[in-house]
Amino acid sequence: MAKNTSKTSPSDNATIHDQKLHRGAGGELHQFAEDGKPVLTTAQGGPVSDDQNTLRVGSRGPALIDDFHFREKIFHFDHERIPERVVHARGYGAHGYFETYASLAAYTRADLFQRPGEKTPAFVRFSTVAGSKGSFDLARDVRGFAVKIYTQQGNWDLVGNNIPVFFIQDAIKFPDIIHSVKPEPDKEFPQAQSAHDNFWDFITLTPESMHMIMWVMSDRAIPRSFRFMEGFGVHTFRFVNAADESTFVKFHWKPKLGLQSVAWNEAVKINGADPDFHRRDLWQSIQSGAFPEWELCVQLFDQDFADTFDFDILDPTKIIPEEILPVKAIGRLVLDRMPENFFAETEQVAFMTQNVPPGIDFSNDPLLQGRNFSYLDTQLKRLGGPNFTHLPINAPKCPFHNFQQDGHMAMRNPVGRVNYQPNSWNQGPRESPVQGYRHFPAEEQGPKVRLRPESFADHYSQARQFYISQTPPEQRHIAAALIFELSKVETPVIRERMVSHLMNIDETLASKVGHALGFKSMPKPADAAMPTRQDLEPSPALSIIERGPGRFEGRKLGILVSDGSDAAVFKALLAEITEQKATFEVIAPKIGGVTLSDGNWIEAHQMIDGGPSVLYDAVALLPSAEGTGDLLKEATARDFVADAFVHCKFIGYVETALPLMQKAGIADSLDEGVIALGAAKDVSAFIKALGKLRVWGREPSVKLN
Ligand code: HDD
Repeated sequence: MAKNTSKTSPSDNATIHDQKLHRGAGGELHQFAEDGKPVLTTAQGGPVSDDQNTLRVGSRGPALIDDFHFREKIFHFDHERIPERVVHARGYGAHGYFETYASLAAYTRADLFQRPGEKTPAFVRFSTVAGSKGSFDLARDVRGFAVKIYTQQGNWDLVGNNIPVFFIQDAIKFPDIIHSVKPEPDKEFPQAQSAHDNFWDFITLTPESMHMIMWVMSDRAIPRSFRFMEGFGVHTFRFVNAADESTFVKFHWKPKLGLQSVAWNEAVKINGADPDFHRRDLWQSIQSGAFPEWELCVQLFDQDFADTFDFDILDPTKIIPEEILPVKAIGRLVLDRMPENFFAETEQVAFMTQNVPPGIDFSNDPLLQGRNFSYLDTQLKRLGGPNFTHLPINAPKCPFHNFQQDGHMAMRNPVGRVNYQPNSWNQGPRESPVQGYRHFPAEEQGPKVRLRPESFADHYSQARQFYISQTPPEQRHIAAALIFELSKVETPVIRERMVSHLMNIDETLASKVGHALGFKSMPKPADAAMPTRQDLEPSPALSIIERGPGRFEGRKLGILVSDGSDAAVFKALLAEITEQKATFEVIAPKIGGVTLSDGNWIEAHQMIDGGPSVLYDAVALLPSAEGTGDLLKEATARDFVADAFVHCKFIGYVETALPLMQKAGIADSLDEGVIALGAAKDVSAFIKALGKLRVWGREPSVKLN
């Protein structure tokens, strides 16, 4: 027999005689290798002697089919993947809790809303819609905001987005909109992009999508962080109280840290610098104890309000402006724990719109009704059988009893003889008309038809309202996004068709886009089922910039240093940043860190190539004179400064950094957002200014868009 030459083979240094065999309290055999670690076993529990070499005839001979360990290991590996979600494939989740502010018993009998201060466990998964599981985080896309609350009356899944409206009014069009945005089927590209012909072809042939398109072309579609975005239940739902009275409700999640997005030019660069930008951000903030938080707010209304409202409350392409119907905060969601295993929790979590506890009910929104079919069906495909509710992440956290049994991977089966009811043995659970779910007894009648209601026919008025509610920078970003996207559309008639829709939304916007696309003349406005209303008031609540946080909390400062950087300024910055509950990263020529002017050594989080300024909300340039000399030779250092300026960020600097600013071409155009950090009081002024987040006034001069 040839000697085993594998260096790591345990058979060289350990023999079965070295293992300690113990019996546990239950009589089970615990096996420990000589170093005290548990013995590696097969999935059947059999101890493994060699995990480095397959079983073969002689050292150079053929492999043997006897090698059950090898076959089991490879078989399992071959089956590690499950189908990715057909939409929202790329996502990231976290655990937390929902805390109720006050009793809502007058509106709903849902148990989680009865007792002030009560906390209910929750799991949230954020996602992009179009891209595959391995795509990048900063696609221009809608973000999923799916919340599972494990209530004492079963799981409530509020499967929402960061945009309060949707592309289509009827679920029957969902496969079409999704096919159109996904990679084109013959070429399988572009990945995670809406900038291609098929998407814009479908959109321009579907005018009901125009309101959503304005949102998707706005900064909402490139959020800075999951922590800084709103969430929406989108549809009108019902609250139903103990007396079976119904109130319509729309759900909003409002981030405690305010709203913030990035610039498109920045998004493109972030995707290269850190494709995991959003998930890393969530991970880092939760791991560091800065728990993200949202308030759950509701708009409550009755049928009388619905009858007087300008639009149909069943139409998911419409909002009810907060200025018309204010939101009321009813609780808060705090995310305080990351999953221990991504696959087991974030990948296998199964959200379903039809998961509602007693006291929450559906409206007749045709999109919601269709979703209630789709989500259960998709989980069966994705998770491989009807027992996906046995997975810990999907199982309710309240008592549950039923007679469901068997099926693939059943972890729970009824014990005893009785697996049906009624039965003569008086065993097992029974339904409860008092505690059980009672559907709201809405009276319905009418002929069976396939018909879109007249009240869904206005496709442009709220699109216009959204546009006119934006600040000038935000309007510029919408125009720039449309121009960028349509410039990637190869078929001229599709570009033209989109501009003809824009004519119905805002003529100035339409002509800006048409001009940038090189149109010789403007197309006629698209035929509209209903004329655009010009009388809808702007809704400031729809602007991100209007609702900025006014503080730097939760944001990140990038501090560029070199050997000899001014220690006093560095320390003052750190103290103020920490005081603001913000974070920082040190960027240096080498990851090994630098020695400051006072002789103290500090570690770098990033070397200059790995820490471009797009990863930070603001930057401070602290290189010493000598350090600046070295950085002048680095293209990445020049980009660090130039990009921060172009992306309208606040820049703090010490005098020795001026040559670098010169090289980056910004030294002659300093504005109020570029702040000298000569003394500690300047540092305070700089940190205070950061609360504005961006210097949007700079934007036209740097031609960001
Ligand atoms: Fe959907 C996933 C949100 C319309 C069918 N959807 C999914 C997720 C979110 C949404 C956040 C990811 C859940 C997770 O993290 O696992 N979807 C929405 C919103 C919609 C919407 C806010 C409109 C208001 N969806 C919609 C329609 C249909 C679907 C009209 C089908 C008729 N959605 C699905 C799905 C998915 C899904 C195929 C894919 C993976 C999954 O369900 O679990 O069933």
